[in-house]
Amino acid sequence: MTSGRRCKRPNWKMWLRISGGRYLLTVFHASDLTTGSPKYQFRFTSSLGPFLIAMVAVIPDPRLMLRLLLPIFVSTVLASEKPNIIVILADDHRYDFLSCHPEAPDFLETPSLDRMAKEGAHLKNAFVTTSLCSPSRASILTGQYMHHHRVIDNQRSVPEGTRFYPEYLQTSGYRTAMIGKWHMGHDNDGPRKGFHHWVSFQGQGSYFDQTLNINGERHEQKGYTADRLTDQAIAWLKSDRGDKEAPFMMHLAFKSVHYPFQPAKRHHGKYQGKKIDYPETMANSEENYATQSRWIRERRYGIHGVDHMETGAFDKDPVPSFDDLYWRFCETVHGLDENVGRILNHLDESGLSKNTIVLYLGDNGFHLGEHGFYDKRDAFEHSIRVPLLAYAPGRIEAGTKIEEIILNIDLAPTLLEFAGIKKPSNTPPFDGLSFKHLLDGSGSDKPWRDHLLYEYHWEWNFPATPTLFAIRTDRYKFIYYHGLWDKNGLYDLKTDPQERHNLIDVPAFAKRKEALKKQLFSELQASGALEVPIRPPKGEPLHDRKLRR
Ligand SMILES: [Ca+2]
Repeated sequence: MTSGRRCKRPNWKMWLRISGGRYLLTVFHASDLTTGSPKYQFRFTSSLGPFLIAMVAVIPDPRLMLRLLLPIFVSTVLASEKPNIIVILADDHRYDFLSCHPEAPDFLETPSLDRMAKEGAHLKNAFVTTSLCSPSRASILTGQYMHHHRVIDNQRSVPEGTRFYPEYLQTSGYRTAMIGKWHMGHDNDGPRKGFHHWVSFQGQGSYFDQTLNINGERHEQKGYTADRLTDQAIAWLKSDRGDKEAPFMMHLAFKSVHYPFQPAKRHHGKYQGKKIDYPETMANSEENYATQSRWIRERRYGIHGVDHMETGAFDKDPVPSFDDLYWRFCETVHGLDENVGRILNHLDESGLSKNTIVLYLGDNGFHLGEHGFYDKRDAFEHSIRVPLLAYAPGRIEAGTKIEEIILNIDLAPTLLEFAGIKKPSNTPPFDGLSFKHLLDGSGSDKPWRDHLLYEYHWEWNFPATPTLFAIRTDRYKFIYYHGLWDKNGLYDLKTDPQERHNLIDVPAFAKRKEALKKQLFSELQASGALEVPIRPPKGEPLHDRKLRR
C-alpha cells in the first residue's frame, strides 16, 4: 500500500470470468491520511498459471470505476449462465425404438429416454446427412456435410486440418471431455485435440471387458462397456474437471447398439420370445420389389441383408435367427437406456441439471428387416432417421415436440449458440443451422429448411450399397443412384411411408421427379458435393452372397 493511506479490510470481493479466464476483483475503501478524504482502491487480479497479475487503481470517486466495470459485470453474469453441455451419442439406435414412440415394439422399455422426451423435447424429424458411423460422427462434430469434412468411410483417419466444435468451446473456457466410441479411423485410440479429458478405445471396441485409453494410458476394465463408460462419465462429472467453476462439455458416445448386438448379462433374454411385428417390406415378394431398383432385392442376399446377415468374413456360418437378433437389439437398447438414466439421475442429485443441456441422438438409423435389409447406408427412412431428444429443465419446456427437419450437421452451431460462442472466422464454415430457437422457444424470423440433402459413397469393404444422393422434403423423396444400370427412386412418404412403391416410372409424377432431380443436383453442385473421391482399396471386401434366387 502506498504510504499516506490507511487501508481497511476489503469491503467487497467478486470472481469474474472473462473469456474463460478467472479474475478476482477486490474493492477496498480507504481514507487518505493526509487529506482525510475517502479513497477507493480497485484491485484486479488474474491467476494465469504460476504468475499473478494485479492491476490496482486508486480513485477518489468509485462511480467512474463502476461505470467502466459495468460491461464486465454484465458479461460475467451472462458467462455464469453458460450452460453445461452433454451430448450422448448412441450407435445405430433407430429413431422409433423409444418406448414413447408410437411405432416402437410394444414390449420395449426405455424409461430414461421417455423421460427425456416427457420432461424435455422430442425432435421427431431428425436425420443424418450420411448414414454411416465415421462420416456421421464427423458431421456431428464439425457441423459439416461429408463432402466438406471428407471423412467418407470407417477405415481412414480424419483429414489434417479438420476442426471439431469442442475445440471452440475449449478455447472459450469450457472444460471438455470425450468419453467412449470415437471411431474415425481404426489406427489408434489416443487423445484428440479439443478435449481436456479423453477416454476411448480403438475402432468398434467390444461390449465386454473393453480396455480404455484414459488420457494416453491403457486401463483394463471388467464388465459391460456401457456401464464402464457411464462410470467414467460420472467420475469426471464428480471430479474438479480442472476447474469446477468453468462450464463443461462432455461427448459421451456409447458402443451400443452396434452389430453384433450384445446386451448386458442382466438383460440377456429379457425380451426373448416377445412378439415381433415384421415390417411389411421384409418379405421377399414381387409386391415388395416390383418397382424398386434391382440392387435393393440383391442386397438381401449380401452381408447386410436378412437372407445372409453378418456371419463373418469367411461366411461359413448358417444365417442366424432374425428373431434372436431383433430381441438382442432391443435388450442392448434397454441397457443403453439404463445408463442414460444413470447420467440423468446424477445430474439431478448433484444439482447440475439446473444448468446442463443434455442431447441424446443416434449416429445413424438401422433397418431391422425393412426392404430385406439389416443395416444402414441407404437413403430409406429407417436408415437416415435418428432419435433426437433434448433435456434441459428451465431452458426447454417439458413435453416440447419439434416437427421441423433437424440434421446431424445442426448440432455444432446449436450448441455454440447455447454457449454464447461465435465460431472463429478463420475456421471452416458450418453447413448446419442452429435450432436453439426451436428448443427454447425464443423464435426466429427466418423460415426453417423444408428439405434435406443426403449423400453416401460406395465402400470397397461393403460393396452392396451404391453411391447415392437424395433429396427429401416433408412428403417426397428422390434418390439418385450413381453408376448403376438401373432405375432411381421416387417415393410419396404420405401415401407410402414404407417406401414400397417406387413412382419413378409413373407418368403422373414425371414433373415432380424432374423438379426434385434438378433441385438436388443444383444444390449439390453449389455445395461442391459432386466430386466423388476414389480411394485405394483397403481391407477385406465383403461382397459374397449367401443365397441366390
Ligand atoms: Ca453407427
